[in-house]
Amino acid sequence: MIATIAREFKNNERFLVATHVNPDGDAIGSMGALALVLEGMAKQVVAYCQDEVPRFLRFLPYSDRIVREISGPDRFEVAVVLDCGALDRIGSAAEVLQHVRKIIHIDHHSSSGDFGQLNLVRPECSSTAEILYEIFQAIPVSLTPEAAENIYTAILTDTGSFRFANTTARALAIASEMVSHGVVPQKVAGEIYESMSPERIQLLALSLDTLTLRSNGRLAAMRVSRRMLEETGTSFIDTDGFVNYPRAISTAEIAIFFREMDSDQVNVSLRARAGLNVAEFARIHGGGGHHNAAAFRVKGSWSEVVEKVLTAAEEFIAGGLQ
Ligand SMILES: [Mn+2]
Repeated sequence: MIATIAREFKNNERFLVATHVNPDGDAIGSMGALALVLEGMAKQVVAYCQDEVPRFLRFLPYSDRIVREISGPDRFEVAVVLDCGALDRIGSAAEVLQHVRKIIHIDHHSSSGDFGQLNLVRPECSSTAEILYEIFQAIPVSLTPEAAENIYTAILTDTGSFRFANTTARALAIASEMVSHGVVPQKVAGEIYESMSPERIQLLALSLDTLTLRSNGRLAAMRVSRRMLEETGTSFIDTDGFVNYPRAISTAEIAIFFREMDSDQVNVSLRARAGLNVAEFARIHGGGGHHNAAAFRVKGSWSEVVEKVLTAAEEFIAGGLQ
């Protein structure tokens, strides 16, 4: 499949590259790397993401060229969908996108469905960028420092700075190679982890105050409401990574982060340690993800949803839903 996709990249001229709503480092990094590599091969590329690039990723080469709207599907020979478990994760452009003649779907989520004409889903890979790296080798192309910085950032962020279970020898080897291609880890780390606004830290303080422990500390949860955002002058993008605080509690087997969205929706991010499969829990609620990182959205009033999900998570921990 790697060789087939490498051939598609060589043999077509007009590409749409797209990734999921609420993009993370792997989404933006994978998209940037692929767009830069394709342009290096003299291809026409449009890179699309419905939501804006989070502030901490705006240093990435190409990230300022990502568009948030696309017109007719006829302009593209191929659509490459990155880091999405399902086509509707693209957001509002999914409708346009499904009419592109050929969809190539590249992802590492275990719950990923086969919605493309070509599907390359590799749950054993740390990140979508890691899979792309293999395709780039198969083409083969030599990576510019700009493409390398995108790949490095994608692996760095999807492995939680080389801390999560997906931090494999292979992930580290590719990261190392990106450094030999010109990436400066200190610079990237500074951009991602040491560029917070005072407002974001104030929001974190409010959110930490909501810390809830259930199931004898095996379940830890935090939340951010719309009111907290208003109070601190922040936006949802500023909550990125907050789930790692309940996750860092020694007794926590499942960490949950609730975000109150517009239009009566609540976004629920889940993290787990070895043993419990939060992708399963997310699937029950109409979402998806990985074994140890998953998410879903629920409609309903803020306080009701929080309580309902916490109760369901307690049952899940107790084995009631397994
Ligand atoms: Mn990813």
